[in-house]
Order: sequence, then C-alpha cells, then structure tokens
Amino acid sequence: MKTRAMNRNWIATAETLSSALPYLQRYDGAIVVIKLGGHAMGSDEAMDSFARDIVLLQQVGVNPVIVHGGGPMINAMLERLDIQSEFVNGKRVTDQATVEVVEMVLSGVVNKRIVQAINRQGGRGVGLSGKDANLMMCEQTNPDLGFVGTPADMDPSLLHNLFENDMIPVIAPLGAGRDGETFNVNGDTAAGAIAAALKADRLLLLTDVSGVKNADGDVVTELKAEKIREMTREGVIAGGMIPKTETALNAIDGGVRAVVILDGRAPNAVLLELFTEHGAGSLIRA
Ligand code: X2W
Repeated sequence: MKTRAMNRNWIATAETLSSALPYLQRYDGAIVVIKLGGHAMGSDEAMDSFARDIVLLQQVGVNPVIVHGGGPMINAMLERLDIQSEFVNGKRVTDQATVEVVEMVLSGVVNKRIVQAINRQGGRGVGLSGKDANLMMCEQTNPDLGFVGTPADMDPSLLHNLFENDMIPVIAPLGAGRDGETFNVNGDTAAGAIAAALKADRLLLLTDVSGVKNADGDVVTELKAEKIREMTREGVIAGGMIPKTETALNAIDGGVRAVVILDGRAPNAVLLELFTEHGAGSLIRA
C-alpha cells in the first residue's frame, strides 16, 4: 500500500514538472518583481519556502527582484522604543526619529532576513534599498506626512548588473531625497515604481488576502484595468485593497505587462502563479 501511494506521488511530481515546460519557456529571461508584504512574512519555515521558490525561479532563467515591506515589524520596534505612530490614508506619518527606526528595521533586520534565507537555499541574494546607486530618488509626498517619499527618478541599471551576475536583488522601500533626506516609501508603491522602471513582465503583490473580490466575496481571477476602475467607483474594491489596485494600475500604465495580487501565505504561491495552469490570486492587465 505504502509503496503504491509513494509511486503515485512521484508520478504526480514528474507530471507537474513536465507540465511546467511551456511556462518555463514563457518566463525564460523575464523580469518578475515580487512584493513581499510584512503581513505575508510568516515563520522561518515559511520564509525558507518562499526563498526556495525564488531561488528556483532564478535557477530556471527568470530574473526575480524582491521588494519587501515590514509594517508590522516597524510597529513592534516603535512600540519598544515608545515612539507613537499613526497612518493617514495607508501611509505612516514619519518624523525624523521614525524614519531612523524605519530604515533600521527595513534595511537592517527585514532585508537581511530575506537575503539570508535566499542564500541558505543556494541563491545569491543582495540586500539594497532605493538609495543604492540612485535606484529610487524620491520627493516628499506631502509635508503633513513628514519623511514619506514618492518615487520620482528611477535608475534600475544596478539591477541589470545584478541579473547578469545571477544575483537576486532584495530591496527595502527607502529612497534618498535631493537634499540628502531619507524617505520612507510605502512598500507597494516602491514595488510598482521598480517594476515600471524595469518594464517587468510581472509584478506579484504577495499579501494576506487571496485576491480582488467581487460583490459576492469571490476572488476574481482575471481583471482588465477598466474593470478595476469600475469596481472601485462602485465601492466593491475598498479599504486596504485600494493601495494595491492603485499600485497595479500605475505599474501597468508604467509599462508592466501584468500584475497579480495573491496570498503570499499560501505554500508555493509564487510557483503556483507562474508555473501552473491554475495560477493564484487576481491577474490584472491593461
Ligand atoms: C511603510 C513601509 C513599510 C511597508 C511603513 O512605514 O510601514 C509608509 O507607510 P508593508 O508590510 O508592505 O505594509 N511606509 C510610508 O510598506 O510595509
């Protein structure tokens, strides 16, 4: 009994690998930007599994770029330091003390955790922020928000250099301002700007919801940009989903081929989306 079950399992594995061929061919040389939100980051095991999928992507010829968030980790550190923090329209009001903590937590702790997980799986992860090689120069979003930045001038040439050397960029969403300021950028916004600068084939927004839901609460697997606008006008897309769909629309306007919003906590979410017929989450295209 046991042997037969094992056999079926292995046969299924071989079939899965075989059926991935057209997808492997389609994504050969493609640039795929993956936003890993703080809420989608789980246990060490989940991080290892995510890293393994990313290293696999790189191994089969995809150029993956990770842009990460870390909102919950910033909150925890601000709390430990007794610094109050509030959000206005999904953006953290960021004073000087806060931006120092944001940079410490994102570039220091969260970024290195991801880099280390990738490298433990045999990849060559390189940790950066938008400051490195002027990747993402920013302007102040709104004086009321303090050091919150909007990406203004992108230079992705460093990323192309890393691709050529089989390295996997892992990017914290901070950018420099013209006067030497450090700006805190929303992770989704940063991922969208980086994907647009690279004219990426895919932007995957890994979050803690399964996708864009219709009025009945069912995930819509494919949507045109116009449908997103309509659902937003009707109030079907609301709350925390709005920054994600806005990022998706901006990225598509900026030249990204398609954006997928999916649940990053699901096992092998990235592989399921890219290399199977099934896909995952909601695919948005022009
Ligand atoms: C975010 C940056 C981190 C982030 C913040 O300070 O929380 C702004 O709000 P998640 O985990 O993707 O939400 N920046 C301006 O976006 O993290």
